[in-house]
Amino acid sequence: MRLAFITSNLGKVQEAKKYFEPLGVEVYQLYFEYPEIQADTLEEVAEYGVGWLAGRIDGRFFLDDSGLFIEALKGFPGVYSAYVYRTLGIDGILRLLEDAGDRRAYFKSVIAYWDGELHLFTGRVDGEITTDRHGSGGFGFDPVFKPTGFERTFAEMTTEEKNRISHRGRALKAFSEWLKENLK
Ligand code: ITT
Repeated sequence: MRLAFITSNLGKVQEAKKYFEPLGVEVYQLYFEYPEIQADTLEEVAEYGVGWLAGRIDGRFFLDDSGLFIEALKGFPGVYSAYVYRTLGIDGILRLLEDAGDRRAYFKSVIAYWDGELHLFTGRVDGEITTDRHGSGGFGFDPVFKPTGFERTFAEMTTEEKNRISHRGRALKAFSEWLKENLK
């Protein structure tokens, strides 16, 4: 089985490919820019994106909308994570947290799959924002996100390790289990 992943983010593609490889599902990137609306939740952003793409792409596909939610910043950057990553960047986030005693944060990922109907799968991972960058793997905010119970950031993990515990790994697991049940 082949699955089109609509995204501009190669880091996401690599994680989804690695996840699905052993299951015999081939994920391929389909680059198709879609509007990301300003909304309060990742689910709304994903749902709108799928609705827009469904009229323009033949066949089934999925996308992933994700974000980093920092407690001390009341959930910021959240749905604005992509914009904040491009503008403030990791250094900007570290500066905002310079005096923060509470560095707790979580990543959330919403996978939206379209097969004529919309199916949403979510995953979350809790952790904290480190005071410095560590590691060169992964992408985005990975060098400053340390999941709870681990002494390494996501950027210090292999893709397989990250997938086992990450927000996206968990959403991909829910997605793959649903596919197994529903594609019999
Ligand atoms: P799309 O084309 O798939 O939308 P994007 O990079 O714009 O790619 P999002 O809109 O979902 O993705 O924005 C999420 C942002 O949050 C993204 O820019 C990353 O910087 C960050 N992010 C998401 N997942 C991450 C992860 O697993 N590790 C580190 N940063 C992540």
